[in-house]
Amino acid sequence: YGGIATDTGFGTARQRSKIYSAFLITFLLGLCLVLFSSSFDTAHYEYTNGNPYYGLFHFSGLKWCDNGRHPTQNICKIDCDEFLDDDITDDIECAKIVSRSKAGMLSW
Ligand SMILES: [Ca+2]
Repeated sequence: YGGIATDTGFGTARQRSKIYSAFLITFLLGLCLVLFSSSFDTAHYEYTNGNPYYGLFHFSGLKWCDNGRHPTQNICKIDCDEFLDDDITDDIECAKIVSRSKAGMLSW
C-alpha cells in the first residue's frame, strides 16, 4: 500500500499504510530488544574451571580462538577478542567450523 492515489481508496490505503508502518516499527523495536538483551550478549566473557569462554556462542579460548594467554588449538585461526565485538560475521564463520567439526566427530 501507498503509492498511486485513486479517487476512491486513497484515504483508506494511507491509513492502512500508517497502521502497517506502526506495526512494523513496533516489531523491529521488539526484535532489537530481544537481540540486545542478555540472551544476545556479544561481549560475553567468562572464565570457568580454567577455560575462558568468549562471545555470543561461548567459544572456548583453549580450542577455537587465541587469546595470547593460553595454549590453544585455535581452530578458527582468530583472535578471541574478535568474538567480543558487535560484528558477528566472524563469530558465525567460526560457529560453522564448530558445527562442521562436531558433525565430523559424530560420524566416527
Ligand atoms: Ca566478531
